[in-house]
Amino acid sequence: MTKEQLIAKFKELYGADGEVRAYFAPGRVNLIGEHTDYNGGHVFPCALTLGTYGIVRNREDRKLRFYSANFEKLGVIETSLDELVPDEKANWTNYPKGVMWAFEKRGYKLPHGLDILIYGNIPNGSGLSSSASLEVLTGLILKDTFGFDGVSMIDIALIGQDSENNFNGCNCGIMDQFASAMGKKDHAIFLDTNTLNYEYAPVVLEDAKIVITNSKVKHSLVDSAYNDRRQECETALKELQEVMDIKTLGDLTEEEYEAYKDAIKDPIRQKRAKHAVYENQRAIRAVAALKDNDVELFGKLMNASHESLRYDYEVSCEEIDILVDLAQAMPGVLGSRITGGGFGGCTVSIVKNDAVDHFVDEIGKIYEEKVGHKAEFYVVDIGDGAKTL
Ligand code: GAF
Repeated sequence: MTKEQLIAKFKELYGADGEVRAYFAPGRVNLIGEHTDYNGGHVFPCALTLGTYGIVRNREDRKLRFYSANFEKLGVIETSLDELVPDEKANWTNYPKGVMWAFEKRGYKLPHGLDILIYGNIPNGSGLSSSASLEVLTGLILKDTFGFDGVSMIDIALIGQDSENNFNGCNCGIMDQFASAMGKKDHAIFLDTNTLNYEYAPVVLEDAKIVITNSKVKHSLVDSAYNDRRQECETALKELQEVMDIKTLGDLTEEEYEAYKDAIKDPIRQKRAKHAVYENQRAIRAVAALKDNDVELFGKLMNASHESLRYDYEVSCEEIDILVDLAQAMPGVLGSRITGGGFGGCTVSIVKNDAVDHFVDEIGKIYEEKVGHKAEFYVVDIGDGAKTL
């Protein structure tokens, strides 16, 4: 839907009078550095041109009215600024409400209510950060509407993460909200999640494209297994801290991990920590390779990342492994891996320009034969972070 169509829909729902404003916040794809953001490691995501749109108008009272053009059947969901508590019945509106709650928690009083229409074009359940984009969108709406000039885009990312962790119950790291808030066209963000220092790295692949393949599966253990992995890493870190002075798993080199790993008493926890340490080092090496224009090495590191996520971190699944195995075996594919939280969702691959059509046709065909439903493919355009339209 275009901005004009969304505004027309907004006026049809809420009436034609009064000034409306339009906003956008993107989803993200992570190129490498997976499950490192809550382990003090590095990540390398970029913002997509897909994302979540918001049309907003001020109200004079404290009411909040929400409508999603993606969930038309739910109609207008009404609540108020005095009811910022999680509520299962409130459905998707718990995301914007969580961000409002997190602003108020920081002392930013929201003086009046809003009418909001939301529309997102990130495929549902794809793991391309539709919820983070909704959180960042809400943060930008509040900053702009209420003139919170002291709130930076990084603050908005942190507020989004706080709302996800403490209002919506998913113990995620900072990567998704950071990418949505801070994305830059044609660049990926090399972010040290320990310090929040970051740099933009140009992603201009002359003879290749980044292709996302959506498996169209989302296994139900996503949230619980995510929180379990995080817990396993925290326990492994405590065990290592008994024998060495580190703050996060991201502080360790591979050699240091190998020298001290026996402090971790459980073999499963050892594998989890190994992934966190090795994946962080892989992300650092991959960014250096990209800076040297060595896309082949970048691709090999992506393949190694998948192997580690599959066998050591165990966050892949059969459907994703089919996609990755097919991609990695195909001529013209430089690298392929699962991206995002895992247990379904998407893969990300680097594919030579002249191999993209074959990639889509061939993998599409074999995947459907093996799994029984179609995959979807998106050739990535790297876009900017959240903005006013
Ligand atoms: C999800 C989380 F939200 C991120 O914080 C990150 O941990 C990612 O999974 C795995 O890298 O998207």
